Amino acid sequence: MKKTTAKNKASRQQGDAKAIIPGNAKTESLRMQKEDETNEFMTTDQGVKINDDQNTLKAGERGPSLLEDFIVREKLTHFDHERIPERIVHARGSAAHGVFKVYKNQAALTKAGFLQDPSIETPVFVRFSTVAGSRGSSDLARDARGFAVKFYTQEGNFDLVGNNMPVFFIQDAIKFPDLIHAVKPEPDNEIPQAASAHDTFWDFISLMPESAHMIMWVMSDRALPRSYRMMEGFGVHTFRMINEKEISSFVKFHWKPLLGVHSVAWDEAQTISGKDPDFHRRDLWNAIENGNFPEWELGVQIVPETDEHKYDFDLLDPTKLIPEELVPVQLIGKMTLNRNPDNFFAETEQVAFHIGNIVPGIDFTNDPLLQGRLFSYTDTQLIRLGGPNFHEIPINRPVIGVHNNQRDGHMRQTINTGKVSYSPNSLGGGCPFQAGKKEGGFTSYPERVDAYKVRERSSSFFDHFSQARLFFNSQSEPEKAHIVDALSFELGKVQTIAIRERMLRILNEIDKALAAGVAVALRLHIPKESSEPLNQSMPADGDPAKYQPINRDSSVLSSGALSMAKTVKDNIRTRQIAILAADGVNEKTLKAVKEALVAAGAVVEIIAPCQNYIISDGDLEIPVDKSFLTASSVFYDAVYVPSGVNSTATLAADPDAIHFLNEAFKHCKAIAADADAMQVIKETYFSKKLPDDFNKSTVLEEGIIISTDSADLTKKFISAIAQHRFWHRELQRKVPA
Ligand code: HDE
Repeated sequence: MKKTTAKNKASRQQGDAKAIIPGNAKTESLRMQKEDETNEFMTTDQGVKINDDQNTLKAGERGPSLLEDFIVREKLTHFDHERIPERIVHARGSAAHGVFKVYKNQAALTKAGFLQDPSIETPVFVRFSTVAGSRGSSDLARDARGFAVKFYTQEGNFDLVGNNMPVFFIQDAIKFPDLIHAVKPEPDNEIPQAASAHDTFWDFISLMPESAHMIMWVMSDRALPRSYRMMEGFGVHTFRMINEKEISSFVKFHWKPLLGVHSVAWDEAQTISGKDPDFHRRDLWNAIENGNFPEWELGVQIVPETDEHKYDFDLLDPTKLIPEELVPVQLIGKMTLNRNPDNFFAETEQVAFHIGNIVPGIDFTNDPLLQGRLFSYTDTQLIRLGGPNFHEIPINRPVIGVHNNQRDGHMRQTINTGKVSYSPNSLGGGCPFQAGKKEGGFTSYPERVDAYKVRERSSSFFDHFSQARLFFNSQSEPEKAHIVDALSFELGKVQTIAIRERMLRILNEIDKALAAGVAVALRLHIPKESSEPLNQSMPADGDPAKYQPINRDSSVLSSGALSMAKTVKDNIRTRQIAILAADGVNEKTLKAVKEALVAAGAVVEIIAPCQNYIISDGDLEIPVDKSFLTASSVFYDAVYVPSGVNSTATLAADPDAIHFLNEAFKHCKAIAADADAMQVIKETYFSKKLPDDFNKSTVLEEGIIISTDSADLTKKFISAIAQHRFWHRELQRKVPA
């Protein structure tokens, strides 16, 4: 964990001078030494010590301010220029440092150096993000999440700029500005923020069935992650890996979280957006500060060159995944995030990812979405970070030297010495030299391309529904119900009936029951016939017959990996548990349950009617983490109510405590109570909805545990919390909360 000595802390607070990029090594080290000696005093940007940072220089105590006051001028000027443009997409994000280690040598697959030696730790910087919202929007928007990893390898930086969903909305980069214009707030009134539930988004989608598969993912609970630490990551496109013998394989990248893939309920997400819009950011930060380092395994699906055309989908089509039943994921390494950034702006904000940052042993394919991204990422940094030297910003610098003849430009930091900035040269001794293959010089995979120059899309790209259906078929019943609800919500927010109807047509192509469910909620009929073509994303002279989607079944009809129901559910590490208590709580059971939960890796907080502390039945002061005012059930994964006559009487009479429990029930969370705390449970709405035989010894399949014995309660509670959510509960019982 991070050292927080007083000196470190002071230098972090004052801005660490060592972050400056060295120019001339000698002068730089002198300068930094000087800075270290003086960094306890406030100075101007010119290094002049400041005596008064409280008052502007004036002509007389009550007189006008003087222009000559370089201290106030500098301070205000700098402040006036503190903002840079936010990212056009993925503006809201959070990041962390960490390390990556390969499990075993991958020489057969790739020559990439960082995938050879299991003893080598490669530093990484990872930024998670939402896509549509602005920098200040909520973490809990229904959206795809960015999952961008910068590997600082010994052969240069490799960026794996992926998402938490394995496919994308569009097949060709030329449609990206349209997609983003459609999903962003509408341009006349800038409404709504960080939401796809509006006319322009669904207008675009309803005319473009190639989005059908991705729509299933963003309408599923994958779009509402429980935390960044519980999301999968995907490279989306098919990449290439090349070994020393120049044998290339197609590869799909996966990140599998060790804590499993979990989500929150949509109602929960909306409440969190109001109560703590920084929910994911705070979670990531706290987990790392507490030493609960998030971990993912890197997986690859490998397809030999010879199998390029073996499947019923095109490997170059980014709206398709490779079902794990066809090509299993091989886990080849592990990434651990173990250090929070020191400065949000310097690191999280200024990091510049680029899908084009690759190293020898990795290469691109002709996926037309990937190819367009190769242009966009540098282009966007030129405006966002202010010029061509953004690679010199500390967070973007490779850990190995940069040697080339690029020079000058806005904000150049490096002081290149000598006369020679061209190649070939003799005056500089020929430096820097190009690196041969043996010296690790990058060479592109010599793929043979023999074709006409055309603006066309391959006919292998027109199957838009088979994998959308595969995804839907692979979901559990509650997950399917959530997709129907999400579509009903989103289309319910759409004002234009024709758009809703067009979407019903598309949903009907995917799955009849899905479309019927949404049609009921919208009180609309699924249009039987229409003169409008299903796909209206066509060139002016395009052949309509060619551009209409092909509707066929995938060769794999259902895939276990696509449902979150089967994710890791064998532990409660880092789960957040609320204990509701008041004065008079039984300190024995409270202590026993709390200690057992903490020992199992959970994070436990005591919530009480007041802040600071409560007094137990044995007159002990028990610290309180939050009150009912500052806490909310939506911040926790489970709730426990310990016994204690006065405590349970207080809670039973406290509407906030009862609301807490009702809401936790509504969001399908595990709930436990000592049998002697039944008085509180009986006040809840859901106790009326439980079976008649609900009594002190009942342990419901639905994750409600009442017990007289705290050891028994803890054991059952822990296994219930590990289930994460009891989604089936909401199919049977809805409660107002
Ligand atoms: Fe991006 N994308 N993207 N994207 N993308 C950006 O680059 C773009 C796409 C992704 O945390 C931008 O530095 C185009 C797919 C992530 O800093 C921009 C196309 C996937 C991040 C850009 C795509 C992504 C970005 C905005 C279609 C998943 C955030 C700021 C051809 C595989 C990285 C920036 C971070 C960011 C362009 C499609 C992931 C404008 C043109 C597909 C995770 O350059």
